Amino acid sequence: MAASFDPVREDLFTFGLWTVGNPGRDPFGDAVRPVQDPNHLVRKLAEIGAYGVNLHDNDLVPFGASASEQARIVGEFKKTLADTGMKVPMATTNLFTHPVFKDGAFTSNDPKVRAFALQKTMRAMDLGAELGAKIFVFWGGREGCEADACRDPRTAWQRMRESMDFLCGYAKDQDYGMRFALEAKPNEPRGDLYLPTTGHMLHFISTLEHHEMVGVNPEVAHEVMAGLSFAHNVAQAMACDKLFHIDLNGQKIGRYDQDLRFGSEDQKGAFLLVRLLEGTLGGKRYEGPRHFDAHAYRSEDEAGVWEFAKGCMRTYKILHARAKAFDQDAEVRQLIAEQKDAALDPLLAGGFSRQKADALKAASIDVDAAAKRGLGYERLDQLLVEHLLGVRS
Ligand code: GCO
Ligand code: MN
Ligand code: MN
Repeated sequence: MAASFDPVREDLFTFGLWTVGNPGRDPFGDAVRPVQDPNHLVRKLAEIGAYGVNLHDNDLVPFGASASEQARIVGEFKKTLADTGMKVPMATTNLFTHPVFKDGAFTSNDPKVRAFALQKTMRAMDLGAELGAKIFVFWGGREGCEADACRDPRTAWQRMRESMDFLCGYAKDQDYGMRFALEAKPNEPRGDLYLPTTGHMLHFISTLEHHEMVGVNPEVAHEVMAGLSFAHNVAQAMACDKLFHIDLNGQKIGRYDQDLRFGSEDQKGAFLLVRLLEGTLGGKRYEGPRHFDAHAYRSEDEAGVWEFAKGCMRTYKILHARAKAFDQDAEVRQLIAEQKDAALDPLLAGGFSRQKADALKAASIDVDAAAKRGLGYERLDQLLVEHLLGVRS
């Protein structure tokens, strides 16, 4: 029984080099683990059943490396990928660590910084393309402010648009076959970040020149920090065919970005998310990589890091099994069965017509009876809890 929760390649689990390679530095304390060689991380991930690995340009190639150094590093990394069969489905750019990005990258007031951000991103896209990445993530960690008066926020928004339009043009011109996934976050490291939620991103995307190649990369922690339902954000993205990638982790509400092991907090939220992604309720399933953007507690040594990584994948699979059982439960199905009304259903489907409007205005609807009816949601939610806690299957 336990073995069935062991991850396999087909599960499409991925980790960032920066996640399992996180040395545990925080604003108050130094690294607690040594920095690991990316090739070692890839071999270990392959061993524990992951499908692939994602990276920022500088997770692999140090900032400022010479062309020959880059060629050597990338050559060795490609060999490790080939030896292990590991994929790089997603790549991204580090536009936040170097001090030059202290007041933003694409939104900076300094044209030199904006030009450098575009240059660095195009090079990161070249690297991603060389490694086979078809998804390119944009997380605007420094695209925000503390001294809000420093720029018109509309200018920031406009600069983001121009940058995305330019980079879409670059990906197309190079024929990289890449799609972009934009990642929202409400704050941290800036006091306020522009484009703070997945909903903001979805609207922003609709204003882009090549909107068809741009979607979102929502992260559990980022919506939960803002007190929002992550599953609802993901559902909206899925409904618009815009869920191109996902960052899975765990988070307590109202805290700093904790990047905890997936499913270690808010198990009900995690259950509802996996239910949605896996389509156990019905509807389209998410087909992309299941990426964990999280890291091990600072208390851990390397062995703890691999326990953390296995835990993320295992919990995802356990939640998938629980969600399946919940949605196959006859009592659950009965409680959430779609209600039918032969007279009203045709009036509610297929949009507006004058006849339907007239018929709806004339319809006699027993409002009191509908208002009085108990919905059974206490029972439904208790069934969810019992499935989640493993006492019903
Ligand atoms: C964070 C972000 C990052 C991004 C990563 C990929 O809060 O630090 O989640 O981990 O996901 O930079 O773009
Ligand atoms: Mn993330
Ligand atoms: Mn994050």
